[in-house]
Amino acid sequence: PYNLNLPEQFNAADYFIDRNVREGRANKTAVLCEERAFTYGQLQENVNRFGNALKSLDVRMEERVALLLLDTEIYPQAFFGAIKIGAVPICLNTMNRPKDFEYYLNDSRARVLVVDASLLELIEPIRNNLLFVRQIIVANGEAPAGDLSLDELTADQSTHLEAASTCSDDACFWLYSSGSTGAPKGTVHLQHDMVYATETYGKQVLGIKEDDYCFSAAKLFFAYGLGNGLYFPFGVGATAIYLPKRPTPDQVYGTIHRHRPTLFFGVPTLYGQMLEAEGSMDNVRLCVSAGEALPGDYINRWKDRFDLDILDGIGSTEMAHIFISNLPGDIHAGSSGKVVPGYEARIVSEEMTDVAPGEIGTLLVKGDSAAAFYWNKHQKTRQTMMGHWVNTGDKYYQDEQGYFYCAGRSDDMLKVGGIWVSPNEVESCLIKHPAVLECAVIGAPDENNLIKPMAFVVLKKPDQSATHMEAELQDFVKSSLALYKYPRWVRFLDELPKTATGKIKRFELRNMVYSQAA
Ligand code: 3UK
Repeated sequence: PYNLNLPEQFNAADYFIDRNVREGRANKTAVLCEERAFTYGQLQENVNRFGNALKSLDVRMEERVALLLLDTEIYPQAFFGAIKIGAVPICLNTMNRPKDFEYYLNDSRARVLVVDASLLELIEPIRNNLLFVRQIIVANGEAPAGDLSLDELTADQSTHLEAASTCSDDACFWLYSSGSTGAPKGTVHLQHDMVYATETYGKQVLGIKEDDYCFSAAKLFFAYGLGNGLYFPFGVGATAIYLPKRPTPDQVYGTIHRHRPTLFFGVPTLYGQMLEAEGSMDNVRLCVSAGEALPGDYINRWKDRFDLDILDGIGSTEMAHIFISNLPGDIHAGSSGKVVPGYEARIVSEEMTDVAPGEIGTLLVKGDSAAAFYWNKHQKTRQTMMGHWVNTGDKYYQDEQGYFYCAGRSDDMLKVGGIWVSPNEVESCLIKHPAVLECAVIGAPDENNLIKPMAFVVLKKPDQSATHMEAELQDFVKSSLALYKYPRWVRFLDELPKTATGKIKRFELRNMVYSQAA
């Protein structure tokens, strides 16, 4: 076990922002975003302005403040501004659809929503359905009548603000995590969690130091990006580099060339795309991959091309960040690596006993960055947070040397480009199409062996043209769910394989795909 020795009264904004100024880094660059640069001194002033602005709107301790923001300097300002007054920021995935936001905002009862002007169109269709949001603050652009502009709101606020007297076990921030069934779960992290992840993975695995420049292509609204681009760099007084745009290989290589990061964070899909594109890694000393397993082939090709390692590691929203990882100088391609110092892991059978090396079981993990609970989801909390141990829902095995290997999920959830997709949700969408009688969605490997959703569909009228229907069904899903969820392939069957009790035999569908691939 790892003792942080934090004082009982502890505020994460004081630790990650004010401490940098106290320790003499007021003039050091905290954030680089496009052509703009902000020092820790400026960041602190902006955090304080934002915290005071929330107070002027009567936001109080423990109340939620939802953030629907691109990766810009506004992100740390709003995130730590809320935390500093004891309010609780919620980082929302900007790729979701209006009805997803209606759920997040009503479930969390956020009082204030801070939204980038370019994302306001995601909120307009559901604005009248919001039960608890009392004020919308618009960043990086003009606010419609009734909303407030962040610039105008913060302009006159004081640059001084004392941190609220939160304690180290107070709620600090939330992230929404989706499961195979049921609504997404508000995952409640505590004030000390970011410190724990920084002290363990950040310092011991990445060896992050004050002179590092961190660039995360994975966005700040993911637990992964939040550590990479926000609390790891601020935890050691380093510099964060933000890219507000979509992380295409060109944008990513361009940002690397312009701002010269030393640490780079991506997901497997992006590494695959970057390997196909031109560009260089300039000043990068170490690359990290997470979100889904990294194909070993990418590690070797990356090493050949850039003479750089990619560290694959598994993390989760519930654990805040990575808890099993490869280490610099000790990389096992195809493995998730070993337990990060400060965490413990077990692989257990259905009877909850430890399995022998080589045997597959469920991965449990323990460590003090674990979320406290899921908001208003008591049963799901109990299933996942088992005392000290958190059930990842992942199937893993360990070899004789202690390296961990992933072997699928215990539910049907898919990781697509590092982001959760519930086959259930895609099926529920497809079934609404008038031509669809029945359907099943599974994960299938693409040409790079990365998983993407594949749909099996039984049509009401089987004679409909398959090529036309494939495109139509794909467009149908794209029009109602977040884009990354659509089935990349649609296969038409006369009937779905079912058990005697009428359950779809997903493993048979999987076998069909894998035997064809082989
Ligand atoms: C899967 C991996 C194999 C695994 C995350 C780094 O992905 C993150 O959080 P999520 O809550 O998903 C967690 C689940 O994703 N997974 C993640 N990384 C790997 N599987 N190899 C990997 N390297 O199923 C896990 O349970 O979206 C990643 C840091 C913080 C994070 N939240």
